[in-house]
Amino acid sequence: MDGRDLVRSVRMIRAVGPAQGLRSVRAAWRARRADARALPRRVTERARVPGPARGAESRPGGGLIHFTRSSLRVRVASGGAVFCGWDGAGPEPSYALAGACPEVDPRAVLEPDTEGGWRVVSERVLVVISRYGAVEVRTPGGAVLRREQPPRWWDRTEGGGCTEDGGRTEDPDAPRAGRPEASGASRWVLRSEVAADARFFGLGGRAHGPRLRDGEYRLWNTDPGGAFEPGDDPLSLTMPVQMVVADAGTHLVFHDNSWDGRVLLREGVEGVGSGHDRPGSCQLRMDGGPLRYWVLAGTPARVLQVWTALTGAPALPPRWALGHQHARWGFGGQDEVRRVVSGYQERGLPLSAVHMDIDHYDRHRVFTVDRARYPDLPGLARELRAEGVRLVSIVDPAVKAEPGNAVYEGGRSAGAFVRDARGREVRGVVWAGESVYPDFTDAGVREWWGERYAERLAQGFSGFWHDMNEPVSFAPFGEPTLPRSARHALEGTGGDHREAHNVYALAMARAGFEGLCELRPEERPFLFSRSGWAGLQRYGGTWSGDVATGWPGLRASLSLVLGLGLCGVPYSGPDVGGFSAEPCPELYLRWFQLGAYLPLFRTHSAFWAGRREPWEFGAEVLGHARTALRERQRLLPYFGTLGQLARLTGAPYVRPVWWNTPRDRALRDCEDAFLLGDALLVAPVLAAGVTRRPVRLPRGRWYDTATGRAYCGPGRVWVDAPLSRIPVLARAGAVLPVAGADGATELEVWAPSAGRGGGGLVVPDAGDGWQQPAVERFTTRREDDRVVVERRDGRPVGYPVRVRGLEGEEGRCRNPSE
Ligand code: NBV
Repeated sequence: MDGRDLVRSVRMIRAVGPAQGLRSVRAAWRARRADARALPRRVTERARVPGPARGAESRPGGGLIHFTRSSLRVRVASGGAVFCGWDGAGPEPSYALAGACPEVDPRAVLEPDTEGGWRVVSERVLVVISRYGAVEVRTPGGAVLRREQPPRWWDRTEGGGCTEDGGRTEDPDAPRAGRPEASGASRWVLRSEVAADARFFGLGGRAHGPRLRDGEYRLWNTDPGGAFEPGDDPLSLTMPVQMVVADAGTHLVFHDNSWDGRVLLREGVEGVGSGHDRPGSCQLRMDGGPLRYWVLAGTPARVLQVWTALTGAPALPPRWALGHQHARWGFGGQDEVRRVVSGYQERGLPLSAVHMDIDHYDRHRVFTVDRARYPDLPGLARELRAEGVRLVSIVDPAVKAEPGNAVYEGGRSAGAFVRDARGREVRGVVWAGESVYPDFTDAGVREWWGERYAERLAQGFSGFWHDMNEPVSFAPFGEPTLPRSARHALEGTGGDHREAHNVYALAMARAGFEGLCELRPEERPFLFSRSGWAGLQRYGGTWSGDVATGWPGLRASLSLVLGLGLCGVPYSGPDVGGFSAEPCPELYLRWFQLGAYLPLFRTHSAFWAGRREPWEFGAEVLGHARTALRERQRLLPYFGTLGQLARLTGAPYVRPVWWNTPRDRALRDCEDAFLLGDALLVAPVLAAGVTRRPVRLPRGRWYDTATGRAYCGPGRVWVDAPLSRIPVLARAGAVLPVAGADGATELEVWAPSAGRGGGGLVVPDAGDGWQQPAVERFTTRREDDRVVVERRDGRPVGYPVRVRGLEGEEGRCRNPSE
């Protein structure tokens, strides 16, 4: 047991109590025994590298290169995404891809290269393959984005041969290509180099990002056990998706493999030693699964657009899910829910949803209600809905294994639960006690599970919050999840938890999403999930999980949202105030102010960590929280537009400040601010006692939205950040839709600089159904003292326009000295 295990066990026993604690000891032993019995113990492994090339054949979109001990398939898809698959691995089947694999780009061709290698030439990328299997991805102009060394496998064999250290390779003539089961059994390593100036981002939700510094990042979705902060890794939502940003260009690389793995990153250094650069490096070590990956190159916006085309457009949250939401673990009952909602209303605090945690279940059993404390949940839901407040329900995947529990009995007859290698139900322990786990990697089980949401809809819930789906089984030692030997359907191919673990929550999200589409076809489902994998955005969003209360936790929340956005999951947010302890009023307020500019804006905490209603922190905090809430309310049409744009283009709501200017190195290193869409730059306060902060600006003119004062980028300026607000700057020329005093949409236009134009997009709210959005484009320009706003299609503007930024400074940039 290491230190982290110990802390986790103590926290777990504190939260679940001694009886559950004892059960979990038993479950952990069972898991250990099952794995020892079913998984290969000490296997003999033979090291293998591709060896020299023997020839190549052209294939649509690229070609197949044969090496002595492996093969490499290179295939460029229309849109420019490059697929590389070793050992016969193809792009499908894949949990990440949305539907069919994209068509090939027929113009991409394989050609012989100098020194006995090959190249695949396409419009957006050039792939150069060496005679020994090194692969370079270059821009069409020839700049190297990524250089992969030949991979190395350790194949499992039936005894004999040499071990890893012996380094002897197997029979060179044994055919490898086209044998997926061979790659499934082998560990492998892939080392790559990137430019010395490159920065890494992504890998799912990481607490110590958004820039991923030197270190090891694990690819294994893990419940951090009640609290995490920077330094804790991995967390609930990992994915093998990296965005790499360098002067030479931006690229995204996705290793399509759901097995456990580790990514070792090392940033490069420019001009080391004799003046030479040391390149950055990335080493990927996987415990098994196919060696296949995609590389997407272009601007950040272009890369995410292609990524979205590959893995699916983000689900669009209904409009109400963009407002403020309040969650609580430990509402005493329906009267307390009512009281909290009234508390918001009486104080003039906008609220759009209340989230109910596991305590509203009957003894923690999923898809049930504690009737003593919630005698009329549908009635409460109706009443609140009439007041504009929705109810959201937590949904845990584990089902209490108990005769008489209808969900358990129904699932059993449907053969829904994960079994071990001997065919027995795998039992873990969570809140409800000994529990079983639906196998969401089985289409039939997904359908069965999706039907369960009928009960939730009948209770009046409008949205769903998937929790504990890494999946979690409490464990005082070992891993807090299912045994690795547990069997899964894996869409009919069959396999074990080593392969299914990381996609478990993704498949659960699919089950919920598809079930809801069937049950309530007229409304878009709203769900968000703690765990997930590449492609989660198709079904919903996510949230931080149990971020530790404290200033480091506040920083981690921003890092998670930014990192996830760059992996294609745009809708997320933290537990405002932190999950694990009681925040001081200042920390709560700063968290609240940040949350007001993130897609999921939700207050939440553990039942032992105090309350999160804004009036619990004194009159001053309440006043400032009200300002933040009202501003969020005012920005709702802008958030709605950003949600639609995320769906249409893959661009996240929350973007790093380098989004439009990735070559600006100072911006690449800026981690304490973000762009909200194209129009706003938000600079939260992330430390105690700060009332003024430096802000790194992208090029162009920016207005402090509170004072109207103009600043010019690129560069660093100091901006006031009094307790009453965090700095928010608007780009000169921007057009953003906001709610006017009467609630109707109007356009807020920030004066363009003289001689420069500007503009913006507006996607009007078309309800919570499936209507196709209409995108309206606006341009702005300056004519003397006037700002002219026009619609691109020549139609009348159609909204009241309010121009800002003309008052006071009259266009003069004032960058006060630091
Ligand atoms: O359901 C209880 C909590 C929930 O409030 C939280 O948001 C989740 O991240 N849940 C975790 C389980 C227990 C954590 C200690």
